[in-house]
Amino acid sequence: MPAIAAEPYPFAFEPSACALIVIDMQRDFLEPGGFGASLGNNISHLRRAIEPNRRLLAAWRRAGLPVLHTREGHRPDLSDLPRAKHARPPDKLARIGDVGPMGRILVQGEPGHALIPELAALPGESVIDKPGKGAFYATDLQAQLDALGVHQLVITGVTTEICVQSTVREANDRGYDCLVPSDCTASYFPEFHAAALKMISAQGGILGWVSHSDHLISALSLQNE
Ligand code: TIU
Repeated sequence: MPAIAAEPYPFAFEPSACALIVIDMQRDFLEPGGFGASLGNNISHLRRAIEPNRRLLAAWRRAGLPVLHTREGHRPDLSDLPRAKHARPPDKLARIGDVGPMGRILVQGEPGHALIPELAALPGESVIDKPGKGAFYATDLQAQLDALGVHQLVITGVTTEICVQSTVREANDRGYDCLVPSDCTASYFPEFHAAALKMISAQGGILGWVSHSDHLISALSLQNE
């Protein structure tokens, strides 16, 4: 398997030891009337990541490699919603658990909590519900990855500087080599997207590698030949 062109240096891709984790591509973040929009954000910045994720997922599935999806959200009784998370944002803006156009915001089972239809999970793919920003906190993600025997992660989804970067940091501390394809992640703030990607690959890859989905898809198609 050729190394994947990446910053700060090529990534030694081992498909048999690598899982794809798609972070929080939920209606609440990417569609009008969801949590993201209710915070005053422009969702069009996030929607740019849909098509690259769709193409990468298709190539990943064709190669038969493991895919895991995450969803940020809380139990209907909000018992897993920390007081500090519930308290923000203060007044006026909608809060987690409030009723919006897609049901109760970031609550499991509500329409807004679902993955967007373009990137729905296929039967057999893991969907991990997480109450925090990082995907390891209060989930069995580590156990699932252990069972798969992987030590490399390709991490995509939204938003770059919040749930994607939190997950990269958690994974890096747990010993995973993490690669983030820049076109498969997005932020409501383009400047935060750019800065978060730089933070990952700076200092000799202090948190991981940054690449582009085209490089991964080419490597996967070589593998299929
Ligand atoms: N998934 C995720 O990033 N959750 C957030 O709340 N992100 C924001 O940028 N608000």
